[in-house]
Amino acid sequence: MIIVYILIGLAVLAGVYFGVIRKKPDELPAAPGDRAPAAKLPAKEAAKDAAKVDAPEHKAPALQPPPKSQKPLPKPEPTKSESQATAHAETSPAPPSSKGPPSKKEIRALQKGLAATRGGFMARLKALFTGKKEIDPAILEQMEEVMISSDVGVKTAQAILGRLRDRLQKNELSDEDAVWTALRDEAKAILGIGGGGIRVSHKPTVVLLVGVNGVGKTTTIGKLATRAKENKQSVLLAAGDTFRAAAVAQLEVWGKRVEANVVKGKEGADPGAVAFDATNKAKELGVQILFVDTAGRLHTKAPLMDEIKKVKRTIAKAMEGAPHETLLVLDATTGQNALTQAAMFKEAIDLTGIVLTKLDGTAKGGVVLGICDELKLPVRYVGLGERAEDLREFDADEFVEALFGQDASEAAAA
Ligand SMILES: Nc1nc2c(ncn2[C@@H]2O[C@H](COP(=O)(O)OP(=O)(O)OP(=O)(O)O)[C@@H](O)[C@H]2O)c(=O)[nH]1
Ligand SMILES: [Mg+2]
Repeated sequence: MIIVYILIGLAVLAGVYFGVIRKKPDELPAAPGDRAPAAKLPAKEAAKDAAKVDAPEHKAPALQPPPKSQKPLPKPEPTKSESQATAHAETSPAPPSSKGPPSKKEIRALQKGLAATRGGFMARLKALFTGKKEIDPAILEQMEEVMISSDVGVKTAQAILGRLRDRLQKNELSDEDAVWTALRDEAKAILGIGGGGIRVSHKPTVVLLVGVNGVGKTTTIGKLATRAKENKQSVLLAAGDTFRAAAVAQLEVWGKRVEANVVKGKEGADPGAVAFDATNKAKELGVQILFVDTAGRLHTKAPLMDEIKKVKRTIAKAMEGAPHETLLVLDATTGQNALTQAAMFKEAIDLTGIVLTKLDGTAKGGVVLGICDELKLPVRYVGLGERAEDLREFDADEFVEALFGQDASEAAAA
């Protein structure tokens, strides 16, 4: 009997051993170095995502690797060493992209850049309605004044307000919301004349940047080259500003950051010759985009305007149909002067669009309306800061939404 009990006991123990204990190792987590890191990965990614939310809110292109760091890029200094420049290149955040419908994140990022204009021009417009129950012609009169003093431009402001007055007479503008919606529609219609980024239609696509002194031509080239590189497009830079040695050095800093070659001539060399050589070099190397920097020139100086015409012609000699893009860079803080510059540059050379820089530094961002309306030139990019990622492809819907829409704090207060 005892033997039977011992046999039953052994059988139970064997069952427990094979059925439970032997299975356990498979159920245990893998050893460190095996699955453990994989399990940690989502947490790391989550941390990265959290960092992205706090960082300048720009959407990375779909195919881009995530930025190595969200550290902002300081403004390029020609004196910086190569190692510093390389370090900056490594920390460049991915460039923004405005492809597809504008997301809330993109609008928030734009609102940050347009904070001065929202707090200035837009806040002044909004203030006109405070305590007013009905819309009367006097309010429209005041709106016109605010627009003109915010650099929208006299013609544009008058045209917009003329249409609003007609609608008021037809009793279509009964309250503040109706006026606001009408204004939003006016802005969308004016700004929607085109836009979007550079079209890389040829190899190389030659992009010439022109404008008066200090508007941000070289910085914009650096920003555009950063975007192109992040989009895996090969880039060559041409130092067409042969006027100052520092200008070449400034472009070279960007060249190092984005790992792009810079074609340069001697100080005082003919800028047309540099652009010609660079176009041939771009063809020879098979690069996708050649950015040609030029010296700042006063739109009122005929010899300087003749020089830029010549630069264009020499580029065309090296490659038929080039330059494919001629972008006029305008400093938004110069207000009405920007409009005059645009009109004169447009008359001298064919422009394919505008890059409106320093919108972050003005409370009168309404100037963008005047430029599009009066000159019928599409704004292609806007500059909202000095860092490489502070350049946004212009999208009228997104821009109007960012300008007129509530920001997070306003929405919370409402
Ligand atoms: N805040 C702000 N500063 C900008 C922007 N774009 C350029 N800048 C600054 O404007 C200054 C002039 O920029 P540059 O790129 O040297 O201008 P440029 O047109 O090449 O100047 P020249 O070659 O002298 O004619 C620099 O300090 C830039 O950092 C922008 O969008 N916002
Ligand atoms: Mg320059």
